[in-house]
Amino acid sequence: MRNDFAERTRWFREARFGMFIHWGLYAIPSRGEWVRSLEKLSVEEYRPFFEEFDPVRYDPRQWAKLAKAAGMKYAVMTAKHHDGFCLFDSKLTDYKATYTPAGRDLIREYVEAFREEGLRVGLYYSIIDWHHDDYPAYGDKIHPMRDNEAFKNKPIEFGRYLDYMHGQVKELLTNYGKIDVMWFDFSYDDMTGEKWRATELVRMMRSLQPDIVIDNRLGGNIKAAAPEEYAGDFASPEQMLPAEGIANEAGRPIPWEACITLNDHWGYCSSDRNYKSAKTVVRGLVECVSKGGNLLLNVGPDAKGVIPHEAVEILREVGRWMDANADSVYGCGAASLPKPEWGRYTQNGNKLYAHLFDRGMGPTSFAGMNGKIKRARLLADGAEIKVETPWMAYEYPDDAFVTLGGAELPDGIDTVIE
Ligand code: JFZ
Repeated sequence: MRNDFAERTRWFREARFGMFIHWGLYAIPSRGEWVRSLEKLSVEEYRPFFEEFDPVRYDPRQWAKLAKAAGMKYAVMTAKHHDGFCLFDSKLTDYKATYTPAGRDLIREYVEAFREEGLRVGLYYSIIDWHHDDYPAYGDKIHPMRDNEAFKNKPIEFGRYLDYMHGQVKELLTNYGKIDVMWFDFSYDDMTGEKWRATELVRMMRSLQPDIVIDNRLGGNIKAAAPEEYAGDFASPEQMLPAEGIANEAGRPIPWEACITLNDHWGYCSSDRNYKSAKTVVRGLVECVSKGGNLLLNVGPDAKGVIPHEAVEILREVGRWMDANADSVYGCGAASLPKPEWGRYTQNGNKLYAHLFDRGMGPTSFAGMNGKIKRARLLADGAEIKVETPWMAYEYPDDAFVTLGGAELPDGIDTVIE
């Protein structure tokens, strides 16, 4: 049966920051992971990428070290994306890395490397499949076969696809040791919930991996007071941060994880150099934590198996901030205070973290906090920060005032006062 939800998801709610990895054959055309569908490539047009796939520089230990240096606590990698290509050595298909020039199970190496670095390991598995013979040609956007009459009119046996999909999930949760996160993608229209035999699937998963944390994209309503068994453990806002924390219909906060790309694509896209700055990433992460959520930040390694150097540099810079300030992220959540003008609050027990994005004019004000701040320290170096009473303070008896003095905004990303 289902282990206690709060216990099972604790590490996930405390970790706050993870690495999403979108990698597959689509790294070769390098126009994003939807290329097969968006450009309506036929089986023949997509086949060369399978025949060529030879990531000679794939070294997941380097990826894992980078994730760790960035302050990430877990990762989620595409075992299979919508194109149906499997990076793992599935017994149920030949459409896998083993039969490309790579010649081996690339998921096994990922799992082992990330675990070795002490990171939790997650797998992304697309329930949509553009390769399987028994997956319905459905909708222009979702399935690229639609315009191919041969496929469109071909009778399918969807049950065979479901057996395949359930079988692959079973392989993934049997052959790779403990898997911490399963990230399904995605239900749409009437292809949702029991269409995937979702209850049966989730029961099988929990029998194999009782503590696994599962996303909410099998369908169902995660916000319901009594959600379906398959409704998932966390909400997964994509390419956006919710305006406020996410709660269920009973008003109880639910775990969530925003998945966000570093540039504008998930899979490698050679022409997309529109990367977010380290400052944007840190402030985004802090925003997630301040609303009780996680950030799953995506990288798209190239066809050789290399994470683009821009992404590496950004993650290293994020890591330098995290080295000094991670206490204001791990194990933290929303503060029971309104968002301040100058930045954001995160909180861990009786420790409040003030994330200063903006120096402002004069001392930093903490609305409603007069008398409630026992002591204040710069998180980065532990230096004392004085809680002072400016002469005008008598006009604002509810508020506390803090002067950073010489310690002001040392790196301009986010100065944290504990
Ligand atoms: C999905 C994938 O299609 C995408 O390739 C990537 O893996 C991302 C993390 O997840 O993106 C979606 C999912 C659902 C919708 C749009 C994009 N949707 O329902 O509109």
